[in-house]
Amino acid sequence: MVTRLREMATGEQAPPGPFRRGFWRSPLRGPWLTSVFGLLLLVGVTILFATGLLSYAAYNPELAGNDLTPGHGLFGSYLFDWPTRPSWLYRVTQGTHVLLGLVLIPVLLAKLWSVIPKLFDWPPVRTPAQAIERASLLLLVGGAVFEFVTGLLNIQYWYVFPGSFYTLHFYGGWVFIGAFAAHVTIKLPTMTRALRSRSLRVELRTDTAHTQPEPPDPDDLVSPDPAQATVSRRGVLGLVGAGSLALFALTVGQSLGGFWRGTALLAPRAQDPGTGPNGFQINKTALSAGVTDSAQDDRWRLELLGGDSGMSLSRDELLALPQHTADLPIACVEGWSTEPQTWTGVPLRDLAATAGVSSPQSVFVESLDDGTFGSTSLRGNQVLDGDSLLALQVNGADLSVDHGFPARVIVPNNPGVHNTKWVTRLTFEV
Ligand SMILES: Nc1nc2c(c(=O)[nH]1)N[C@H]1C(S)=C(S)[C@@H](COP(=O)(O)O)O[C@H]1N2
Ligand SMILES: [Mo]
Repeated sequence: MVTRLREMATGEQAPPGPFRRGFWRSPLRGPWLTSVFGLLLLVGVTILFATGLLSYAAYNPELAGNDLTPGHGLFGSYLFDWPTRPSWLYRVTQGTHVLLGLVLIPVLLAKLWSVIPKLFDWPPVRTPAQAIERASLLLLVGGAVFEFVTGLLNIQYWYVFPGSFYTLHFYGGWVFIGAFAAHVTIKLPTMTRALRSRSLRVELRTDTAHTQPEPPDPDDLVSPDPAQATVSRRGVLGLVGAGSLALFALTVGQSLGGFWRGTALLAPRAQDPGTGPNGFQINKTALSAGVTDSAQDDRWRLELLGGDSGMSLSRDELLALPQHTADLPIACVEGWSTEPQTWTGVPLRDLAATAGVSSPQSVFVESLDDGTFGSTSLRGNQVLDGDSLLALQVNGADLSVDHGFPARVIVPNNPGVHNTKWVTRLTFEV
Protein backbone atom coordinates (compact mmCIF):
# COMPACT_ATOMS: atom_id res chain seq x y z
CA MET A 1 0.00 0.00 0.00
CA VAL A 2 2.82 2.37 0.91
CA THR A 3 4.32 1.77 -2.52
CA ARG A 4 1.00 2.39 -4.24
CA LEU A 5 0.67 5.70 -2.42
CA ARG A 6 4.21 6.54 -3.44
CA GLU A 7 3.48 5.64 -7.03
CA MET A 8 0.39 7.81 -6.94
CA ALA A 9 2.33 10.68 -5.44
CA THR A 10 5.23 10.53 -7.88
CA GLY A 11 3.20 9.37 -10.82
CA GLU A 12 5.86 6.68 -11.33
CA GLN A 13 4.84 3.24 -12.39
CA ALA A 14 7.15 0.25 -11.86
CA PRO A 15 7.83 -1.91 -14.93
CA PRO A 16 5.52 -4.91 -15.06
CA GLY A 17 6.35 -8.27 -13.47
CA PRO A 18 8.39 -8.70 -10.28
CA PHE A 19 9.06 -4.96 -9.98
CA ARG A 20 5.42 -4.44 -9.03
CA ARG A 21 4.65 -5.34 -5.46
CA GLY A 22 1.35 -6.94 -6.44
CA PHE A 23 3.39 -9.61 -8.26
CA TRP A 24 4.46 -11.14 -4.93
CA ARG A 25 1.39 -12.69 -3.38
CA SER A 26 2.50 -15.29 -0.86
CA PRO A 27 0.50 -14.68 2.33
CA LEU A 28 3.37 -16.13 4.35
CA ARG A 29 5.91 -13.40 3.69
CA GLY A 30 6.15 -11.04 6.60
CA PRO A 31 8.48 -9.81 9.34
CA TRP A 32 7.73 -12.69 11.72
CA LEU A 33 8.67 -15.46 9.30
CA THR A 34 11.72 -13.57 8.05
CA SER A 35 12.81 -13.01 11.66
CA VAL A 36 12.55 -16.69 12.57
CA PHE A 37 14.96 -17.56 9.75
CA GLY A 38 17.02 -14.48 10.61
CA LEU A 39 17.42 -15.58 14.23
CA LEU A 40 18.55 -19.07 13.18
CA LEU A 41 21.10 -17.51 10.82
CA LEU A 42 22.25 -15.06 13.47
CA VAL A 43 23.16 -17.90 15.81
CA GLY A 44 24.42 -20.22 13.06
CA VAL A 45 26.56 -17.71 11.17
CA THR A 46 28.18 -16.55 14.42
CA ILE A 47 29.24 -20.14 15.13
CA LEU A 48 30.41 -20.59 11.52
CA PHE A 49 32.52 -17.44 11.74
CA ALA A 50 34.09 -18.41 15.09
CA THR A 51 34.89 -21.97 14.04
CA GLY A 52 36.20 -20.69 10.70
CA LEU A 53 38.62 -18.31 12.43
CA LEU A 54 39.74 -21.13 14.72
CA SER A 55 40.41 -23.34 11.73
CA TYR A 56 42.54 -20.65 10.14
CA ALA A 57 44.54 -20.28 13.38
CA ALA A 58 44.95 -24.06 13.55
CA TYR A 59 46.62 -23.92 10.14
CA ASN A 60 49.51 -21.84 11.54
CA PRO A 61 49.22 -19.79 8.35
CA GLU A 62 52.34 -17.74 9.00
CA LEU A 63 54.65 -20.77 8.84
CA ALA A 64 56.37 -21.82 5.62
CA GLY A 65 54.28 -23.89 3.23
CA ASN A 66 51.03 -23.66 5.23
CA ASP A 67 49.11 -20.91 3.48
CA LEU A 68 49.51 -19.12 0.22
CA THR A 69 47.35 -16.18 1.32
CA PRO A 70 49.68 -13.21 1.06
CA GLY A 71 49.64 -10.67 3.87
CA HIS A 72 46.58 -11.63 5.92
CA GLY A 73 47.64 -8.48 7.87
CA LEU A 74 44.98 -7.08 10.17
CA PHE A 75 42.70 -10.06 9.52
CA GLY A 76 45.39 -12.30 10.94
CA SER A 77 45.99 -10.18 14.03
CA TYR A 78 43.92 -12.52 16.20
CA LEU A 79 46.08 -15.56 15.35
CA PHE A 80 47.36 -17.51 18.34
CA ASP A 81 49.33 -20.68 18.98
CA TRP A 82 46.75 -23.39 18.35
CA PRO A 83 47.11 -25.92 21.20
CA THR A 84 47.72 -29.66 20.83
CA ARG A 85 45.15 -30.46 23.56
CA PRO A 86 42.50 -31.72 23.74
CA SER A 87 43.45 -33.94 20.82
CA TRP A 88 39.84 -34.08 19.54
CA LEU A 89 39.22 -30.32 19.52
CA TYR A 90 39.74 -29.73 15.78
CA ARG A 91 37.51 -32.72 15.05
CA VAL A 92 34.74 -30.94 16.92
CA THR A 93 35.29 -27.36 15.72
CA GLN A 94 35.78 -28.26 12.06
CA GLY A 95 33.13 -30.99 12.05
CA THR A 96 30.75 -28.36 13.43
CA HIS A 97 31.81 -25.78 10.85
CA VAL A 98 31.14 -28.03 7.88
CA LEU A 99 28.03 -29.75 9.22
CA LEU A 100 26.43 -26.50 10.38
CA GLY A 101 27.24 -24.84 7.06
CA LEU A 102 25.38 -27.62 5.25
CA VAL A 103 22.44 -27.66 7.65
CA LEU A 104 21.98 -23.90 7.30
CA ILE A 105 21.59 -24.05 3.49
CA PRO A 106 17.80 -24.59 3.60
CA VAL A 107 17.50 -21.83 6.22
CA LEU A 108 19.51 -19.43 4.07
CA LEU A 109 17.40 -20.24 0.99
CA ALA A 110 14.19 -19.77 2.99
CA LYS A 111 15.43 -16.45 4.35
CA LEU A 112 16.30 -15.23 0.85
CA TRP A 113 12.89 -16.40 -0.44
CA SER A 114 11.16 -14.48 2.33
CA VAL A 115 12.73 -11.17 1.31
CA ILE A 116 13.05 -11.64 -2.44
CA PRO A 117 10.51 -8.90 -3.36
CA LYS A 118 13.04 -6.43 -1.91
CA LEU A 119 15.47 -7.34 -4.66
CA PHE A 120 13.02 -5.83 -7.16
CA ASP A 121 12.36 -2.64 -5.22
CA TRP A 122 11.28 0.11 -7.62
CA PRO A 123 12.68 2.65 -8.26
CA PRO A 124 15.98 0.87 -7.54
CA VAL A 125 17.54 3.95 -5.99
CA ARG A 126 15.41 6.49 -4.21
CA THR A 127 17.68 8.27 -1.72
CA PRO A 128 21.44 8.16 -1.05
CA ALA A 129 20.79 6.47 2.31
CA GLN A 130 18.69 3.80 0.63
CA ALA A 131 21.37 3.35 -2.04
CA ILE A 132 23.95 2.67 0.67
CA GLU A 133 21.62 0.23 2.37
CA ARG A 134 21.05 -1.65 -0.89
CA ALA A 135 24.79 -1.79 -1.57
CA SER A 136 25.37 -3.25 1.90
CA LEU A 137 22.68 -5.85 1.20
CA LEU A 138 24.50 -6.76 -1.98
CA LEU A 139 27.61 -7.47 0.12
CA LEU A 140 25.49 -9.37 2.64
CA VAL A 141 23.67 -11.61 0.18
CA GLY A 142 26.65 -11.86 -2.18
CA GLY A 143 28.95 -12.64 0.76
CA ALA A 144 26.61 -15.30 2.15
CA VAL A 145 26.15 -17.00 -1.20
CA PHE A 146 29.90 -16.80 -1.91
CA GLU A 147 30.85 -18.36 1.44
CA PHE A 148 28.28 -21.15 1.22
CA VAL A 149 29.11 -21.93 -2.39
CA THR A 150 32.91 -21.95 -1.99
CA GLY A 151 32.59 -24.05 1.18
CA LEU A 152 30.30 -26.51 -0.55
CA LEU A 153 32.47 -26.78 -3.65
CA ASN A 154 35.54 -27.35 -1.50
CA ILE A 155 34.07 -30.25 0.47
CA GLN A 156 32.90 -31.77 -2.83
CA TYR A 157 36.43 -31.41 -4.29
CA TRP A 158 35.12 -29.32 -7.15
CA TYR A 159 37.86 -26.73 -7.46
CA VAL A 160 36.24 -24.53 -10.08
CA PHE A 161 37.02 -21.29 -8.30
CA PRO A 162 40.08 -19.32 -9.32
CA GLY A 163 42.96 -19.24 -6.84
CA SER A 164 43.34 -20.74 -3.40
CA PHE A 165 40.28 -21.84 -1.45
CA TYR A 166 41.77 -20.52 1.80
CA THR A 167 42.30 -17.06 0.35
CA LEU A 168 38.82 -16.83 -1.13
CA HIS A 169 36.93 -18.31 1.81
CA PHE A 170 38.95 -16.39 4.41
CA TYR A 171 38.67 -12.92 2.86
CA GLY A 172 35.12 -13.65 1.71
CA GLY A 173 34.32 -14.52 5.32
CA TRP A 174 35.52 -11.13 6.52
CA VAL A 175 33.53 -9.26 3.87
CA PHE A 176 30.44 -11.29 4.69
CA ILE A 177 30.76 -10.90 8.46
CA GLY A 178 31.24 -7.11 8.11
CA ALA A 179 28.01 -6.77 6.13
CA PHE A 180 26.33 -9.28 8.45
CA ALA A 181 27.27 -7.33 11.60
CA ALA A 182 25.95 -4.10 10.07
CA HIS A 183 22.72 -5.80 9.03
CA VAL A 184 22.19 -7.35 12.46
CA THR A 185 22.82 -4.02 14.17
CA ILE A 186 20.28 -2.24 11.95
CA LYS A 187 17.65 -5.00 12.05
CA LEU A 188 17.87 -6.22 15.65
CA PRO A 189 15.04 -3.99 16.98
CA THR A 190 12.80 -4.95 14.04
CA MET A 191 13.61 -8.62 14.50
CA THR A 192 12.91 -8.54 18.23
CA ARG A 193 9.60 -6.76 17.68
CA ALA A 194 8.59 -9.14 14.91
CA LEU A 195 9.45 -12.25 16.93
CA ARG A 196 7.29 -10.95 19.77
CA SER A 197 4.40 -10.23 17.41
CA ARG A 198 3.36 -13.88 17.10
CA SER A 199 3.71 -17.00 19.18
CA LEU A 200 5.74 -19.83 17.68
CA ARG A 201 3.61 -22.29 19.61
CA VAL A 202 0.41 -20.94 18.08
CA GLU A 203 1.95 -20.96 14.58
CA LEU A 204 2.92 -24.58 15.00
CA ARG A 205 -0.73 -25.38 15.70
CA THR A 206 -2.18 -23.36 12.81
CA ASP A 207 -3.16 -25.28 9.69
CA THR A 208 -3.33 -23.94 6.13
CA ALA A 209 -7.05 -23.07 6.30
CA HIS A 210 -6.44 -20.79 9.25
CA THR A 211 -3.24 -19.17 7.91
CA GLN A 212 -3.68 -15.40 7.60
CA PRO A 213 -1.14 -12.84 6.37
CA GLU A 214 0.79 -10.76 8.90
CA PRO A 215 -0.40 -7.16 9.20
CA PRO A 216 1.22 -4.66 6.76
CA ASP A 217 4.72 -3.71 7.88
CA PRO A 218 6.87 -0.62 7.27
CA ASP A 219 9.46 -2.71 5.38
CA ASP A 220 6.84 -3.87 2.86
CA LEU A 221 7.58 -7.57 3.38
CA VAL A 222 3.88 -8.38 3.60
CA SER A 223 2.19 -8.67 0.21
CA PRO A 224 -0.23 -5.80 -0.55
CA ASP A 225 -2.47 -8.30 -2.31
CA PRO A 226 -2.01 -11.68 -0.58
CA ALA A 227 -3.34 -14.85 -2.19
CA GLN A 228 -5.13 -17.60 -0.30
CA ALA A 229 -2.64 -19.70 1.69
CA THR A 230 -1.73 -23.01 0.08
CA VAL A 231 0.65 -23.97 2.88
CA SER A 232 0.83 -22.91 6.53
CA ARG A 233 3.78 -21.28 8.29
CA ARG A 234 4.05 -24.55 10.16
CA GLY A 235 4.36 -26.27 6.78
CA VAL A 236 7.17 -23.96 5.65
CA LEU A 237 9.05 -24.32 8.93
CA GLY A 238 8.56 -28.08 8.69
CA LEU A 239 9.88 -28.17 5.13
CA VAL A 240 12.99 -26.18 5.99
CA GLY A 241 13.49 -28.22 9.17
CA ALA A 242 13.14 -31.48 7.26
CA GLY A 243 15.65 -30.29 4.65
CA SER A 244 18.17 -29.39 7.33
CA LEU A 245 17.57 -32.62 9.19
CA ALA A 246 18.07 -34.67 6.02
CA LEU A 247 21.37 -32.90 5.28
CA PHE A 248 22.44 -33.52 8.88
CA ALA A 249 21.50 -37.19 8.84
CA LEU A 250 23.22 -37.87 5.53
CA THR A 251 26.46 -36.07 6.47
CA VAL A 252 27.08 -36.41 10.21
CA GLY A 253 28.56 -39.90 9.78
CA GLN A 254 31.67 -38.46 8.12
CA SER A 255 32.50 -36.58 11.33
CA LEU A 256 31.82 -39.57 13.57
CA GLY A 257 33.89 -42.02 11.55
CA GLY A 258 34.00 -45.74 12.14
CA PHE A 259 30.67 -47.50 11.63
CA TRP A 260 28.80 -44.25 11.02
CA ARG A 261 30.98 -43.34 8.03
CA GLY A 262 28.80 -45.56 5.86
CA THR A 263 25.70 -43.45 6.61
CA ALA A 264 27.25 -40.27 5.20
CA LEU A 265 25.72 -40.74 1.77
CA LEU A 266 26.15 -37.09 0.78
CA ALA A 267 29.84 -36.97 1.68
CA PRO A 268 32.28 -37.60 -1.13
CA ARG A 269 35.12 -40.10 -0.71
CA ALA A 270 32.69 -42.64 0.60
CA GLN A 271 34.88 -45.25 -1.04
CA ASP A 272 35.59 -48.31 0.99
CA PRO A 273 38.93 -47.89 2.82
CA GLY A 274 39.20 -51.66 3.25
CA THR A 275 39.49 -53.60 6.48
CA GLY A 276 42.29 -54.40 8.92
CA PRO A 277 44.66 -52.07 10.77
CA ASN A 278 44.83 -49.62 7.83
CA GLY A 279 41.09 -49.77 7.13
CA PHE A 280 40.13 -46.16 7.80
CA GLN A 281 39.48 -43.21 5.55
CA ILE A 282 42.14 -42.21 3.03
CA ASN A 283 42.25 -38.70 1.71
CA LYS A 284 44.65 -38.88 -1.21
CA THR A 285 45.89 -42.29 -2.29
CA ALA A 286 49.54 -42.92 -3.10
CA LEU A 287 48.46 -43.47 -6.69
CA SER A 288 46.73 -40.11 -7.02
CA ALA A 289 49.68 -38.38 -5.33
CA GLY A 290 52.01 -40.13 -7.80
CA VAL A 291 54.21 -41.67 -5.09
CA THR A 292 53.39 -45.39 -5.32
CA ASP A 293 56.89 -46.38 -6.47
CA SER A 294 58.98 -43.83 -4.60
CA ALA A 295 57.18 -44.60 -1.31
CA GLN A 296 58.03 -48.30 -1.61
CA ASP A 297 61.64 -47.88 -2.70
CA ASP A 298 63.96 -49.50 -0.06
CA ARG A 299 66.55 -46.82 -0.64
CA TRP A 300 64.23 -44.35 1.17
CA ARG A 301 65.92 -42.43 3.97
CA LEU A 302 64.66 -39.71 6.26
CA GLU A 303 66.78 -36.57 6.13
CA LEU A 304 67.06 -34.73 9.44
CA LEU A 305 68.28 -31.16 9.29
CA GLY A 306 68.65 -28.65 12.10
CA GLY A 307 70.96 -25.86 13.09
CA ASP A 308 74.00 -26.58 10.97
CA SER A 309 73.96 -30.33 11.26
CA GLY A 310 72.44 -32.86 8.93
CA MET A 311 72.02 -36.63 8.90
CA SER A 312 69.79 -39.30 7.44
CA LEU A 313 68.15 -42.44 8.83
CA SER A 314 66.77 -45.55 7.17
CA ARG A 315 63.39 -46.95 8.21
CA ASP A 316 65.12 -49.74 10.19
CA GLU A 317 67.23 -47.16 12.00
CA LEU A 318 64.05 -45.23 12.86
CA LEU A 319 62.42 -48.44 14.14
CA ALA A 320 65.47 -49.05 16.35
CA LEU A 321 64.92 -45.71 18.16
CA PRO A 322 62.62 -45.65 21.23
CA GLN A 323 59.02 -45.93 19.95
CA HIS A 324 56.01 -44.16 21.39
CA THR A 325 52.32 -44.99 20.87
CA ALA A 326 49.41 -42.53 20.89
CA ASP A 327 45.68 -42.77 20.07
CA LEU A 328 44.88 -39.88 17.74
CA PRO A 329 42.19 -39.04 15.19
CA ILE A 330 42.67 -37.51 11.75
CA ALA A 331 40.39 -34.51 11.26
CA CYS A 332 40.26 -32.92 7.82
CA VAL A 333 39.31 -29.32 7.09
CA GLU A 334 36.57 -30.79 4.88
CA GLY A 335 34.71 -31.87 8.01
CA TRP A 336 35.32 -35.60 7.93
CA SER A 337 37.33 -37.27 10.66
CA THR A 338 38.29 -40.72 11.86
CA GLU A 339 37.87 -42.25 15.26
CA PRO A 340 41.20 -42.24 17.12
CA GLN A 341 43.69 -44.73 15.64
CA THR A 342 46.65 -46.15 17.51
CA TRP A 343 49.83 -44.73 16.00
CA THR A 344 53.37 -45.85 16.79
CA GLY A 345 56.60 -44.13 15.83
CA VAL A 346 59.36 -41.80 16.91
CA PRO A 347 58.35 -38.64 18.84
CA LEU A 348 59.11 -35.53 16.79
CA ARG A 349 60.81 -33.98 19.81
CA ASP A 350 63.29 -36.88 19.92
CA LEU A 351 64.06 -36.31 16.25
CA ALA A 352 64.50 -32.59 16.95
CA ALA A 353 66.96 -33.40 19.73
CA THR A 354 68.78 -35.85 17.42
CA ALA A 355 69.04 -33.06 14.86
CA GLY A 356 70.56 -30.86 17.56
CA VAL A 357 67.62 -28.48 18.05
CA SER A 358 66.00 -29.42 21.34
CA SER A 359 63.43 -26.62 21.41
CA PRO A 360 62.63 -25.70 17.80
CA GLN A 361 60.42 -22.76 16.77
CA SER A 362 59.04 -24.89 13.98
CA VAL A 363 59.77 -27.80 11.69
CA PHE A 364 59.47 -27.76 7.91
CA VAL A 365 58.17 -31.12 6.67
CA GLU A 366 58.75 -32.27 3.10
CA SER A 367 57.45 -35.37 1.37
CA LEU A 368 57.69 -37.41 -1.80
CA ASP A 369 54.48 -35.76 -2.92
CA ASP A 370 55.12 -32.59 -4.91
CA GLY A 371 51.48 -31.42 -4.69
CA THR A 372 50.18 -28.48 -2.64
CA PHE A 373 50.07 -30.54 0.56
CA GLY A 374 53.50 -32.07 0.12
CA SER A 375 55.34 -29.54 2.27
CA THR A 376 53.99 -28.00 5.47
CA SER A 377 55.24 -26.63 8.78
CA LEU A 378 54.45 -27.45 12.38
CA ARG A 379 54.92 -25.02 15.25
CA GLY A 380 57.26 -25.55 18.21
CA ASN A 381 54.42 -26.39 20.62
CA GLN A 382 53.32 -29.17 18.25
CA VAL A 383 56.83 -30.63 17.92
CA LEU A 384 57.28 -30.66 21.71
CA ASP A 385 54.04 -32.52 22.52
CA GLY A 386 55.12 -36.04 23.46
CA ASP A 387 52.34 -37.59 21.34
CA SER A 388 53.47 -35.86 18.13
CA LEU A 389 55.01 -38.60 16.07
CA LEU A 390 56.76 -39.50 12.91
CA ALA A 391 54.55 -42.59 12.70
CA LEU A 392 55.81 -45.82 11.17
CA GLN A 393 52.91 -48.03 12.19
CA VAL A 394 49.20 -47.80 12.84
CA ASN A 395 46.99 -50.14 14.86
CA GLY A 396 49.91 -52.54 15.27
CA ALA A 397 50.80 -52.92 11.57
CA ASP A 398 53.13 -51.06 9.22
CA LEU A 399 51.53 -48.03 7.61
CA SER A 400 49.92 -48.85 4.27
CA VAL A 401 51.30 -46.91 1.36
CA ASP A 402 48.01 -44.96 1.16
CA HIS A 403 48.31 -43.90 4.79
CA GLY A 404 51.85 -42.61 4.31
CA PHE A 405 54.38 -45.48 4.29
CA PRO A 406 57.30 -45.35 4.97
CA ALA A 407 56.66 -42.58 7.55
CA ARG A 408 54.11 -39.87 8.24
CA VAL A 409 53.47 -37.07 10.68
CA ILE A 410 50.66 -37.40 13.21
CA VAL A 411 50.07 -34.62 15.74
CA PRO A 412 47.25 -34.25 18.28
CA ASN A 413 44.58 -31.63 17.42
CA ASN A 414 46.21 -30.91 14.07
CA PRO A 415 44.26 -30.16 10.88
CA GLY A 416 44.55 -33.35 8.78
CA VAL A 417 46.38 -31.60 5.98
CA HIS A 418 49.39 -31.04 8.24
CA ASN A 419 49.69 -34.71 9.08
CA THR A 420 52.00 -35.11 6.12
CA LYS A 421 52.33 -38.55 4.55
CA TRP A 422 55.39 -40.03 2.75
CA VAL A 423 57.81 -37.78 4.68
CA THR A 424 61.35 -37.45 3.30
CA ARG A 425 62.87 -34.53 5.18
CA LEU A 426 62.43 -32.69 8.48
CA THR A 427 64.13 -29.33 8.93
CA PHE A 428 64.00 -28.07 12.51
CA GLU A 429 64.22 -24.28 12.78
CA VAL A 430 65.86 -22.75 15.83
N1 LIG B 1 52.15 -35.80 1.29
C1 LIG B 1 50.85 -35.62 1.52
N2 LIG B 1 50.40 -35.73 2.79
C2 LIG B 1 49.09 -35.53 3.07
C3 LIG B 1 48.17 -35.22 2.05
C4 LIG B 1 48.66 -35.10 0.73
O1 LIG B 1 47.91 -34.84 -0.23
N3 LIG B 1 50.01 -35.33 0.50
N4 LIG B 1 46.83 -35.03 2.37
C5 LIG B 1 46.61 -34.53 3.73
C6 LIG B 1 45.22 -34.41 4.09
S1 LIG B 1 44.35 -33.14 3.37
C7 LIG B 1 44.65 -35.19 5.08
S2 LIG B 1 43.08 -34.89 5.62
C8 LIG B 1 45.38 -36.32 5.67
C9 LIG B 1 44.57 -37.59 5.56
O2 LIG B 1 45.30 -38.72 5.98
P1 LIG B 1 44.84 -40.17 5.54
O3 LIG B 1 44.73 -40.18 4.05
O4 LIG B 1 45.83 -41.11 6.06
O5 LIG B 1 43.49 -40.37 6.17
O6 LIG B 1 46.64 -36.50 5.05
C10 LIG B 1 47.35 -35.34 4.79
N5 LIG B 1 48.68 -35.68 4.36
MO1 LIG C 1 42.47 -32.82 4.56
